[in-house]
Amino acid sequence: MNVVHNTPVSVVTIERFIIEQERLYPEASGELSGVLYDLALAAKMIANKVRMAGLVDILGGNETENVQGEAQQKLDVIANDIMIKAMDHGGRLCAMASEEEPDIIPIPDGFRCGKYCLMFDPLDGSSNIDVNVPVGTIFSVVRKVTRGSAGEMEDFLQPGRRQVAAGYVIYGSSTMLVYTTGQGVHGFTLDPSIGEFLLSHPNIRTPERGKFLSVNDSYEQHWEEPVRALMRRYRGMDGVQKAMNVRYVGSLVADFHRNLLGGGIFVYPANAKSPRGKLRLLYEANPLAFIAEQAGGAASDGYQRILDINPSELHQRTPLYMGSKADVETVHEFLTPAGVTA
Ligand code: AHM
Ligand code: MG
Repeated sequence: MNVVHNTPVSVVTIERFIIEQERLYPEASGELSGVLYDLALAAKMIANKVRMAGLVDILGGNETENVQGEAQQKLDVIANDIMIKAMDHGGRLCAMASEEEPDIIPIPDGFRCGKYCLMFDPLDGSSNIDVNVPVGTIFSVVRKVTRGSAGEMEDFLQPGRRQVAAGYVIYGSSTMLVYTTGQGVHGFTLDPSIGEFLLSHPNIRTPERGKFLSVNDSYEQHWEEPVRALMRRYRGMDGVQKAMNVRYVGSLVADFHRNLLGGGIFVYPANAKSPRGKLRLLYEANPLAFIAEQAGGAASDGYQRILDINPSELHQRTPLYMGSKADVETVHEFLTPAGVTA
């Protein structure tokens, strides 16, 4: 009689995967692995809070206090606090920067400073929470370049090509953590019954050309003509290519994740009202561009590679065209440094 085994042959937790990756680098000190473990822990804590969204008011009883008498906070503030508290004491970071904070976040007195800087958007797309649409956390890690022990502005203002790790967590129908350390892109799905991220999407490759176009075209009236012409191309209106399928959640991590797996392009151009676009270079564009490239895709601001931009400020914004390589190359047929049709 054949015995059917329901247990998987091999279960790879994120911890095991990180350890195995680290062994590929005999010179590695383990500090970056430590940063990644702590991020996975923060992701589980945030996932837990996001799952309770909508219940907080009910459980809290009134608008300002929860049952413990603590002030209730918006989820993006909670996620920001979780990230800082999960990451500030490990001895691996020299400072952090968050989309939610105006300045660099120092490591508190009494804790050791390490050699990495962490940048993050704790809960991207948080305006979608009230309507139960996926949100995400995005992170980027660079190595410290200044001499002292505390992180300084110069450490954060490095081009994205210097990232040593980047990733995102998507709080969707399941919670997934996707990251790269420059050795491909790997995705882990949270098994809530055991509280572990398990390897579910090893070595993600994005299709060379995709079927999805993600853009908020309510801004069309504010776009320059070359951007409008580009959109007509993607929509098959100039007869050159097949029309792409428009899919726009309005939650960057969700739009990016779908296009990473299915192929396509995410577009957030500059427009007359926001001449530098909306999305932040250090917290959103750089980490996702690193992932896109590692998966075989590309990312551009319309004129140059996102990862080659030299940042001049912490909260700098950038136009963003990111996804399948052939679809990003099409951007450069329409946009030139002068901003006119080529
Ligand atoms: P946030 O960081 O304030 O949440 O804003 C970023 C979000 C992205 O998730 C999304 O891609 C974009 O804003 C949507 O903007 P818009 O509503 O202008 O299309
Ligand atoms: Mg954001």
